[in-house]
Amino acid sequence: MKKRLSAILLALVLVFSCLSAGADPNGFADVLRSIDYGDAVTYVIGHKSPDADTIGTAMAYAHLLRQLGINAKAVATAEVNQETRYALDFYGLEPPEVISGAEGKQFVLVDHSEYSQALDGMKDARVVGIVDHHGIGDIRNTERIAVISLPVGATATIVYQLYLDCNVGIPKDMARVMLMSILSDTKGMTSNVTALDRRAYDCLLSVAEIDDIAALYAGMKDAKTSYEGMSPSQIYYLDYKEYLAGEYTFGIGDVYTNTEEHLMELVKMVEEAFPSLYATNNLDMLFCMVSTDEITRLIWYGEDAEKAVAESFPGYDGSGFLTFTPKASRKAVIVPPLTATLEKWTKQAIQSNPAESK
Ligand SMILES: [Mn+2]
Repeated sequence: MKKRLSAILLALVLVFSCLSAGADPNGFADVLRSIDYGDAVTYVIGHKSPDADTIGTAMAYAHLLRQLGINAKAVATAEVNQETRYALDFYGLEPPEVISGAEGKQFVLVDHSEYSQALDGMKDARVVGIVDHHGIGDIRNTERIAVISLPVGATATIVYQLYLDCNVGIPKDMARVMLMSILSDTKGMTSNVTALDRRAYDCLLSVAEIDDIAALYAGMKDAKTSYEGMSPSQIYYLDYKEYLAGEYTFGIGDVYTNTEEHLMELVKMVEEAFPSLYATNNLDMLFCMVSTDEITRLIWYGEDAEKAVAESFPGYDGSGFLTFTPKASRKAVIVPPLTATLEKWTKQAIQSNPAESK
């Protein structure tokens, strides 16, 4: 009985701390408002090949900025993927409008901070804010803007924190899209989860009024792994990111499935598609992660790709693939060592022959 009472009390405290809003005691909202947004619409946008975190974060952060009196609108670089579509349909929400050509427009970037992942034309756009949970990319800006980056499981966790810092109440729909984002990026709260993600998740869940969160996530996962009618190229680019490291460019697809048997089928399919993917892609190396909940298999294509893998992952045995157990995170496990290796190669090339590096 006592236990039950304290559970109810805890739930009440959670709901209260999620919904209470009003003044700006921390001054955080004032700082965000102090940026000169001009009269233009500020588009809040995530990365190319949009995933659930990118979409949910754009929606939730645009809503927060509007509550602060800023003329913000969530948009997307492309149509949402099946996982995101499933969750938005479940909630009865519309996905953000897709726009093209960033030139001359004004943006807050979420879930990315590099030109290679941004909407085309971003070098000729005005960026007035960044909220991200990856490494610092190459977006340049000499204006004083709000750049908020934390190594947490989902960008939505940071946006949740910003609602608290700005003392803006979280409506049910926005709690729901942020939950969608966190569930997706943390693979159902199993990967990259920090205490901050856990707190955001618990708090958002108390506001979101979702009867069966496990069923929602199961539906998202099924939608994500249903590749029916899709070409190998569509599957590869579904969750795909490009990187620049020193003078090298590379791309990584992140393909996910339920069973180890299907994993092997997908590995074979991507391996067969690699030559044509590579031919149409102006990059030095292509990588693909194929994962189940338990393991990740990393495969690659392009001259120097294997050499880069061997140098980046010392356990590599020359077999033509790498296996990670438990499953690997692209941003935490794969990208940092590869980037370090390719930056080192670039430096060595410049030192040994300054006149004609790659
Ligand atoms: Mn993310």
